[in-house]
Amino acid sequence: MRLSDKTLKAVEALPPVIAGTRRALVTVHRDPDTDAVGSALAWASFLSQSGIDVTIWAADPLEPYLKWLPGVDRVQTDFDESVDYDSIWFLDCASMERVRHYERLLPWVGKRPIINIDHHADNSLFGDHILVETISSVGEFLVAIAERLKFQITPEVATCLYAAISFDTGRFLYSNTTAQTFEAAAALVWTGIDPGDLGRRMFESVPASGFEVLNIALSRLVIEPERRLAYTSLPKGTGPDTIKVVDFVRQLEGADVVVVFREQDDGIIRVNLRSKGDGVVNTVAHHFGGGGHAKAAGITLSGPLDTAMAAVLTRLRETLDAR
Ligand SMILES: [Mn+2]
Repeated sequence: MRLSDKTLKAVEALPPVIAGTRRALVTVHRDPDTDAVGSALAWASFLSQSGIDVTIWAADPLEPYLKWLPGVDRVQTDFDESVDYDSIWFLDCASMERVRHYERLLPWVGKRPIINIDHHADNSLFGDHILVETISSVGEFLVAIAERLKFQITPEVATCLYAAISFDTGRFLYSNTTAQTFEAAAALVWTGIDPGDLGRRMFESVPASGFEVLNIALSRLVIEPERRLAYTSLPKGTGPDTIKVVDFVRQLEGADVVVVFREQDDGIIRVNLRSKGDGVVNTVAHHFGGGGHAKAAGITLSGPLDTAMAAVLTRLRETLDAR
């Protein structure tokens, strides 16, 4: 698999870091998704192959839909700050700040190697070892790195990485899917994993509560055909987030930009934006302190729901109309 010369150099610099590590801390972005968790589990397994004691830390409790990933119990919501970690690994984080409670890691900055392995185009290029490739997923990236560094891809690791790639490419449908993505997926399938089985676990295991949420979302759907915009909102108390509403709504014909606002029980508003065209959603997300890709972005705002919606939609409409 191809990697840029810059990345190749950074990959070649990892073995000494690994050799100098007895205890490693692996972390991922806040509200971790399948790419983050799947990649963290795979990377932890690779480090373990070198005899390293690995802690995987994500302060946010994992969503139920992630609980089937092999080895998921290794992910901790807390870690022991008195442990002298020899290296800190950030996966799927466009910036250090994307990690919930990243300030807890600051004591290691400048003292221990910080390794940044990511695929976001807006990565802030933090850390002592910067491995950033704008490809589909960290999952795809780790397959390439594993090939280079001769890590062993067990069926459990393959499951985690396949799930990561499949998730970030929307089942290999989004435009971030390339020939190399399929090559990575093929290498994983050759380990003996069953894509049909994994597909069922990932995409055909929505609890009935998810359909209730979808029902509410669809009843509140607003379509602005002239802007090719569609949005909906889920007020407080809607129920658990067991279905990706935004992925359902994006199926709508003529909707190039799709937004879902969700009011959490703590009053925080989570905004999910998707774009089938150019990088509007990323621009708008950045304006509100959020982040993401040209085609998928997220924002976290304080409530109330109406105010947050008005602010984001106003900005979005202006941005769309200015094109
Ligand atoms: Mn990702």
